This record gives sequence, structure tokens and C-alpha cells, in this order.
Amino acid sequence: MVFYDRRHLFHLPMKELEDGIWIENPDKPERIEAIRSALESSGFQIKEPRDYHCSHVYQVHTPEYVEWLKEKSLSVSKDREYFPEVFGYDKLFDTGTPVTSGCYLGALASVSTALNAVDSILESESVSYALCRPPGHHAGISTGGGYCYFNNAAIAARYYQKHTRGFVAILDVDFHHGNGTQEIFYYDDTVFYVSIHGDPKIFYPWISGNPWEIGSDSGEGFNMNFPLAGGTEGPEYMRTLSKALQEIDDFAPDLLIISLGIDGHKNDGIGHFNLNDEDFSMMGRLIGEIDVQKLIVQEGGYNPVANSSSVLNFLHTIR
Ligand code: SP5
Ligand code: ZN
Repeated sequence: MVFYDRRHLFHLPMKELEDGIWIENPDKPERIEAIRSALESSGFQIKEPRDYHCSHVYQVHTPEYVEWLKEKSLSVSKDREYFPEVFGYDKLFDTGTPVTSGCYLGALASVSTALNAVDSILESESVSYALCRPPGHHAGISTGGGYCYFNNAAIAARYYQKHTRGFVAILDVDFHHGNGTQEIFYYDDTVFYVSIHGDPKIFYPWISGNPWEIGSDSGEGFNMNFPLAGGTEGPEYMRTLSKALQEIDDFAPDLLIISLGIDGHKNDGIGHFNLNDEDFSMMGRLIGEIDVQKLIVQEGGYNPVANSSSVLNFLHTIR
């Protein structure tokens, strides 16, 4: 089942500060609208989710962060956006993630999209897809960044556990390391986080994603990073994916959440892998070999054309 919430359209970031220059913000609504219309044309039924109480967000994020974001977002005017000015007080860690007038309600709607998909899983759907925007995997316990405000996948994992006490694996195939998801579950042995991403020595978010980050205390051994070089092609990517999937199979989760970014596509303007449409078919096929319920949560992907063909391919092969 596919879930989508139109309220992301009210989140319209305008700029991003990169290398001292204001560029157009790449998190455009079109990147998600293109996926939605491609899914509709291929016969997928799309469900608009019901709202979930905002308390689910507090299972992952601090009240200070959530209140700060709410207050800033609901007070910024529609034609402006707010960039962090005071480190520590402001709770966004980069210069690409402005507070917009629509970001708080948009981020809540994105969380609801993921939670509705979890509910479909609890009602025994085998694979559900949450077409989330804004994305989530860079959002940490008390910080937003990387176009992310609330960590949709992490909140979904906690919501699932609240209902089942089950074990969850999160496989993150966005081009960027999910620093937020890693942070949230770093001390946790009930959620296994595995990520394949561009080497953070070179690529965003730079601060995390190295192989020696394995989790801590009871979480030791339950965090795993597979950094890859820029330009990585399908065959090498699939070898790494197979290793990651073997680890997930050994963990034997009750639910597998896939943080799906399309920014590893060769035509994506932000990521730097060389994957093509067929590689996303192969990814879906390999992931589908693990016999467990699956929740797919949309993360990055900035080329609407690559997004729609790759998500379609992925959803056609996963099971
Ligand atoms: C969800 C997601 O995919 N977020 C990605 C955030 C990427 N942010 C922009 C990184 C831009 C790095 N550009 C460095 C240029 C150095 N010359
Ligand atoms: Zn990304």
C-alpha cells in the first residue's frame, strides 16, 4: 500500500547556503509529485493518511526541539524562511534546512504518512510505502538538518515497537549517511541500523557514517556502516547490499524499514553514485529476498525523472 500526504506542498524552502553562495534549495515538491503521478499512472492506489497525535514525535525527539521548531515555523511569514543564527539555541545543524511557515505541519504530515503505513503493516500488509516529504534520516534527537525535521523512519520504528515489542532493522540506502537515525538508536539493541552511503570523508554529512561506528553499550554491534566511493556502480553496490542484507537476516527482525533515497542515481544532482534505473530494480529484488514485513520510507532523491522511474522499479520488484 502507498501513503502520501499533500500537505508537504506547503513546505517550500527557497535557498540553501553552499560554499558562501545562496543556491536554489533542492528539496522541491516536484521530486515527490513526480513519484506520486508515476505511481498513479501505473495503477497504484494512493491513500491519504489520517492524522496522528503529535505525541508520537516525542518518542524520538526532545520537547525542546519540537517546541522550538513549532514556534519558529508558525511565526515565520509565508514569503520568508528562517536560517539558524545562534548555535545551540537554534536547533538546525546546517545551512540547507531553513524553517519555513509550512515545515512544522508538513513534517508532522510526513510522520503521519509513515505511521499510517505502519498501521497497514500491523494489519498484515507485507510491503507498504510511505511517500514522505520532508525526509527524515538526518534529523537527530534534538536537531534538524539535511532537509529533515522529524525522523519519519525512527518514529515509525518506535510506533511499531509500542504495538508489538518487536525487533526492527533499518536499512538506509539514501546516498547520504543517516546521522540522525544512527544517533537515535546508537545505544539500542532492539533497532539495528545499517547504512550504505557515500564516504563521509568526502560527502555530506561528514560527521558520521564510518565503519568503526558500531553502536555503544547495549547497542554495540547493532549499528553498521558501509561507506562507498563516489562513482560506485551497480555491481559493486549490489555486493555491498548483499553483505548488509546478510547482517539483517542474521538479526532476524520482525520488521524491516527501508530508508529509500534515490540520490545515488547517476542523474541525481546531489548524490555521487552511478546507479541507474535497473539497479533500483535489482535493489528491490535483493531486499525482497528477506522474508519479513517491509516499510519503505522515502528519503532523498532530487531528480524528479530519476525518482519516478527508480521508485517504480523498486516497488515492482520488492515483495
Ligand atoms: C535527505 C537528503 O538526501 N539530504 C541531503 C542533504 C544534502 N545537503 C547538501 C550537501 C551539499 C554538499 N555540497 C558540498 C559542496 C562542496 N563544494
Ligand atoms: Zn540523501
